[in-house]
Amino acid sequence: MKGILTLGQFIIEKQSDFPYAKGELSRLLRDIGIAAKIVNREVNKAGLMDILGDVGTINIQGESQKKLDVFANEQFIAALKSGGECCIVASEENDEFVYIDGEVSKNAKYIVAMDPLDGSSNIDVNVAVGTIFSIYRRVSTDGKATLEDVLQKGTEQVAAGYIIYGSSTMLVYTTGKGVNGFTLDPSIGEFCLSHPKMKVPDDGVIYSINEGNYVHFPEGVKKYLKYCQVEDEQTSRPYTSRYIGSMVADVHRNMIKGGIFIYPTTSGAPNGKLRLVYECNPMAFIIEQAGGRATDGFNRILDKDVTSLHQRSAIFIGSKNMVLKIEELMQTYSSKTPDEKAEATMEKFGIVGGVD
Ligand code: AHM
Ligand code: MG
Repeated sequence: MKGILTLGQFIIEKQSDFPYAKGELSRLLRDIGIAAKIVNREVNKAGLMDILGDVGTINIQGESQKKLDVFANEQFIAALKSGGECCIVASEENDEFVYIDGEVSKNAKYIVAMDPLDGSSNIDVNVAVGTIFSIYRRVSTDGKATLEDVLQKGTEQVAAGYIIYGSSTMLVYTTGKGVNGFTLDPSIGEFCLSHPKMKVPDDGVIYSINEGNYVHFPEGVKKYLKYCQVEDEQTSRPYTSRYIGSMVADVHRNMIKGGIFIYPTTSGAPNGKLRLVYECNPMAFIIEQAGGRATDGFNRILDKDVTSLHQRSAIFIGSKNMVLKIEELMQTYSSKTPDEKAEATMEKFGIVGGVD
């Protein structure tokens, strides 16, 4: 076993980063790691078992739920309940947040927000899916925790992470002191440190967006896509387009190779599709901790006010310089500036010709 550092060992080692902590956060992370292994086992068996198919219920977003979404949701809630370190779980799969009542959790000071199985429409076709989680410290001081405890800005996260159920299963997390990735070794059933101190490259050549929605994109996004497709040796353009349709998988690839993941507002979804609490804030925290950048085109994701549990947001996330570029175009083309200013910006970015 020489040279292997398991997630459990790593969490204990890192506890000294928080000298006043009593180990609750460490135990919470451990509980999430345990649930992730159980969900991983079921995701791996998905093709073999009669577990696929709609469960028949529609979640608050109006989308049908797959059985594995429900299973993952239950597993994470059960693990957090038995661990006793959090008092509320807010899940993308539940209309309301869930109180974790019980003797063990009555003094718990953490809130967990999560998307238990993101990208679940990909399960049927054996493509990577993920879990996203976010941890906050409770702000209310007495009585039961409240909605206010859940609706905290992304900057208040004490930890966030994701699990990618891919060709390997990985758990990647941050507690605000960098990002570390662990790969599940199925032979010993442990997440082992495989990607220490993850850093997203400042520049990249991969852009990731559902381009089928092009006609519905804001002008700034259309201009950026044209920018990506222009030939320019110095900046290695045209860039490469990659879109898995699982945010965790798309962002994870960009974390390693560099790149940008874009889910903008569209004319049909004026607030964007992805959820601020369950998807955008945790991924933004992780990417920033890895040296990247995450905005909605105008504001840093982590600074956005959170007003409702299932709030949506546009997101531009990944390599710092790629995100800065699209922000500049968004800001230019959203501010209703005259065409001359738009043309000047096109010229500045070396884009020839306009966008229809
Ligand atoms: P989900 O939480 O219902 O699975 O939806 C989120 C997923 C993301 O993982 C992915 O990036 C996006 O939806 C794909 O959406 P689209 O099919 O519109 O491109
Ligand atoms: Mg999701």
